[in-house]
Amino acid sequence: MKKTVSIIGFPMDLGAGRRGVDMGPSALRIANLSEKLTELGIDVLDLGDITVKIMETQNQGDPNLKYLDEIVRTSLKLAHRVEEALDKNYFPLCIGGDHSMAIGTLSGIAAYCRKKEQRLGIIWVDAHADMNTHETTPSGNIHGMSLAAAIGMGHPDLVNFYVPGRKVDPVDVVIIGARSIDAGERENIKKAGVTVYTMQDVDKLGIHRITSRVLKQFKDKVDHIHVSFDVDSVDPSIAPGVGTPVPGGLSYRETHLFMETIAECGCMSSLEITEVNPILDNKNESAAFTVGVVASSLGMKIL
Ligand SMILES: [Mn+2]
Repeated sequence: MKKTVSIIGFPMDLGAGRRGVDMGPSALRIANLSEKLTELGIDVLDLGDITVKIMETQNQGDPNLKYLDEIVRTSLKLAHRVEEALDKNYFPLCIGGDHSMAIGTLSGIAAYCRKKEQRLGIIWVDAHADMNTHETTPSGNIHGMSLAAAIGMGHPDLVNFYVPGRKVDPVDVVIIGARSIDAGERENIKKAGVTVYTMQDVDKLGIHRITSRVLKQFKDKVDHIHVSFDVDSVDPSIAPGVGTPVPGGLSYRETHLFMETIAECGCMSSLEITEVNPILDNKNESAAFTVGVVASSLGMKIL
């Protein structure tokens, strides 16, 4: 089945504590994202970037929900564009940008799933859990709240964003690669009942076993699988150019094997790539690595 991949750029860094991830979409394009996918026989339609106002012209607003207004304004456009892509039977590939973009991405997907009466499942690959709310956040950065918002926890403006209420049932959410979780997030994860495979689980069980288990579990009950890939899940020795590097991450092969297993399943319906930060990178190597990972997720094989 030939799919058209629709690339949607979201140059957002207002949700993050560190500047630079607004250049992520450019870095991925410069690393030949479209060309790599075209080589795989995929039709690629690059819709360009959604315009995001820069930090210098914005008021921070509530210190526990920094830049909420601009994040909401631009995420509405993102959600709309994602829903539109799915309506056209395109595969949305959203490239960021900090992880607050998931608020828009997941809302667009959720709106589509509601229309089609489809059940949504999310695989959240991340060093962090992004399970804070405005009440638990140590930083006020919204990129740490996007998954919590999706499962209905947090500020009403985020929880009821685009379509009312939670976007996904927490039993259909799996986090893989976590190794830096705040105390408040720990509570929220337990309360919500989200499944987390930490890096310790990856070390003990292996990434292939974990991925196969999750996909098997999803295949029986979920209709739309979305992968939200935060590049900081990868070890900083492989991908140093990310928003919030944390040691002890996924190896080069673990990352590819995860995506290759997804591709073998043939069951991913949308993908987003977040937190590529060219300011911290060496000659765009993290973006180049990430483009290879995207290619693996969409069918690039070793042999
Ligand atoms: Mn994240």
